[in-house]
Amino acid sequence: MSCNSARRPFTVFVEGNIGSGKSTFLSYFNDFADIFVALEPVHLWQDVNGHNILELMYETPLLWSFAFQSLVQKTMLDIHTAKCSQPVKMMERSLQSGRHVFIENLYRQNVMASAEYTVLTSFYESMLKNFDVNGDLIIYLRSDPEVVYNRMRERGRTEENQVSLEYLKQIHQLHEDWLVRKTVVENLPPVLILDANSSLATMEKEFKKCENIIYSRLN
Ligand code: TTP
Repeated sequence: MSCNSARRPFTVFVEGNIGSGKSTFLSYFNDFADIFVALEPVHLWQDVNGHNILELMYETPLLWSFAFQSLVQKTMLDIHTAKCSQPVKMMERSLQSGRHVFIENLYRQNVMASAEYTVLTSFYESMLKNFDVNGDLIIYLRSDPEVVYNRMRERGRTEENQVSLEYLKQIHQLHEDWLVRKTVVENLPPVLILDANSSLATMEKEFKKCENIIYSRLN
């Protein structure tokens, strides 16, 4: 990651369900000189000194969810705080979605114990207090769980073999609570909603609209 400016760049979080097309969407912005694109480091979760923590989490969630979500928080914090020379930073996900979607879901589904949830959420509160991890705009790739379920099966990431449609519905609902119903008590930047049910490859117009919004907010 390139490092320079002391001030936080205009920061955009790209959010949406598993398989909603966040990486494809971000790849459109890769070649813009003013934009630093930070893709989610899934590969780091698949190989921590030889340990595939993503796989362990899906195989034995009761045992490994806490370690996995701790790792996600750590890698997300690294991305939030990485300095960049460009005036815009676009991130695939954020500490906020880790907290309000995935950690919340694990706790509500009784996969994560109350004590583990308390440790992770207090760690999250500390990060919010001690670092500037805010976003200026959220782009929400909104999709139907059935659509992303089929996409996820097609892409065939082996760790996700056991992800059910039911699980994707839970993850969808928590995105909706956070970004559409706005039931989470926490500062939320403006949210731009894109319909991500159609293939993102055919959404050139929508991408252009986002590009214009980002540049207009910069001036
Ligand atoms: P996503 O962050 O949804 O990435 P993706 O590759 O599915 O995105 P897209 O197809 O839209 O480009 O999830 C990556 C994997 O990590 C997925 O199996 C869900 C899991 N995950 C968690 O379990 N907890 C978390 O906090 C995060 C961020 C991801």
